[in-house]
Amino acid sequence: MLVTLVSIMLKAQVEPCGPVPTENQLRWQEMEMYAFIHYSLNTYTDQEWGFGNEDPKLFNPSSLDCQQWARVCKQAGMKGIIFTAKHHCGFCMWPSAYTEYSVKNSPWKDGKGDVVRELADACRKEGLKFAVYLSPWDRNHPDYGKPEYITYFRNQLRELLTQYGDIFEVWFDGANGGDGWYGGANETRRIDAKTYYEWGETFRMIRELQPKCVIWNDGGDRGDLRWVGNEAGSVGETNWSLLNKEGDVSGNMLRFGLENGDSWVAAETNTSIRPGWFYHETENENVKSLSKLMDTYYKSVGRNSTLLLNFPIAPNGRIHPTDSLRGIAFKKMIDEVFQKNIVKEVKHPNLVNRSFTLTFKKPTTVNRFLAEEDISLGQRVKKFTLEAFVDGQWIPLKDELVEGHDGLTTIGHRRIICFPTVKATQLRFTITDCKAEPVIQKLGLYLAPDISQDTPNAGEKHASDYYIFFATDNMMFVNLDQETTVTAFRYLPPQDSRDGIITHYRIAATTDWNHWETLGEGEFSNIVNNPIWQTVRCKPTRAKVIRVEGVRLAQGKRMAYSDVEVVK
Ligand code: FUL
Repeated sequence: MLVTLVSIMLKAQVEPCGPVPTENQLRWQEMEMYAFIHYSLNTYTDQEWGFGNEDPKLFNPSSLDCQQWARVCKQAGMKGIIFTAKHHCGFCMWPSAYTEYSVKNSPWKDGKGDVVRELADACRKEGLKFAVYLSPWDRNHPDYGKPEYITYFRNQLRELLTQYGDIFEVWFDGANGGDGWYGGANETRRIDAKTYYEWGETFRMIRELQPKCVIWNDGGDRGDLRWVGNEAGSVGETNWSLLNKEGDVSGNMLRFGLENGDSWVAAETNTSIRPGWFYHETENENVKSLSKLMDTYYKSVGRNSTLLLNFPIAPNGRIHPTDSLRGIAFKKMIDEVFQKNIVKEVKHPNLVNRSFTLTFKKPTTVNRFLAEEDISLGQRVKKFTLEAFVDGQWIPLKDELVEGHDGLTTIGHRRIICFPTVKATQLRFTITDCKAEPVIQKLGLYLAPDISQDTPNAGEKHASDYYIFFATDNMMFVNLDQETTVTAFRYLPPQDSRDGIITHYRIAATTDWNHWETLGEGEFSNIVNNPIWQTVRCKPTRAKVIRVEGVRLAQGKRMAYSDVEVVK
């Protein structure tokens, strides 16, 4: 009580430093982890992006159970759920009054169902917050690309913001324009993401209808929070919760924020518990391992970001048991480290010369350090050091998840440093550079169990040894040792650059270099943001050589690959 009183009095004397979060942003940041749920017609067509012409009749889950989703998410430590009310294919998971392309024309519950309603209710029952993903890009709508579509989009948003109770976040997604069905036009439509959506007006509507909601946005007007620039589950180790209100945002700004930005726009790290966002049976063996999920936690929540972790829904309408068990194990492990294995925690430490020493009675084994700033007064710390007193001397520690430097930069809402296990009698934390006098609200030391032996993502194959050669920049041949029957072709795009990533492909096979059988043709959707293995399944086909054409590339002139696999 006394401590709280003193800290409140001290706080009253401290001037905020630079931009500070709004109440909405603070409340949102404190959620720390919340779930994404991807579920739409894609679940039934085994796609990541629907084209917009998929039949609503495909939506007929046998045992859709939003209570199960909410229960699993809650047990996985998620504080809320953001649901794909409408993904790029345009299919609405609620019976919108403005389109026929929705659950109302599906056989599920004879067209009387509303997944958004069921989930909103289930969340409330479990004490979770609820939010919606409404894709601005709509590959079904005939007006997409024209001003009329913006009215349609806002009408839909109004339905979602007025009929389902409190919404904590609206998620708009950055994928915009391209080819689609568009009411049968079947063409490519380009839009200017900065101007087309007239975000200003839409934001005003959101603020009016849901004053406590935060806004995710990518192109155009600045939202309340930012994407981190990748879907792999990590933000920069240096992470400022600031950006400039105006101007373009580069990949580095998404990743690291902007030290001297003029607006508070904190980071949200979004990633899926599986390689894809939607459910694919072929990924059942690739659910992220516990060690991968912990790594993601340290690289998101532990780096001053929130974590938005996706659980895809399986065709039966439920979260797959592997995903739910892994999610629950993840939460257990976080609790084990940060609740059970507390070695020492200090609230509102009194720093002397910007330094604080945590002292133990006897040599103590530790490997995790945590620090939190009181971000309501702004983000202040630029750099710090950590030293452990071992056998009579101070040894410097570094963040083992960062390569190339010690990784001891910026704190913000929460910074967790993973360092190799040491047995020490003291640990010294010293702030070496800051924007203004630091206001640290918590320091902690913990011991995490070793889970490095945990099964890594099983099933992801790497390093193939086929003989591959290029005929042109956009055509390569994969020579199989022997003639064989092929059932699928898999492509892993380059991992470190967009150059040469195939977005549209054509794949054929031959046994005699003469007659070619098409194995597949189409789009590797979302491959740029999420450069995971892509699988093109085909009817069993005899092949000696496979021809891969990069019909369209994300960037650059010559198609490229990290790996390929021929599935027999
Ligand atoms: C991306 C989308 O294109 C994906 O399909 C997915 O919804 C992901 C969360 O955002 O940009």
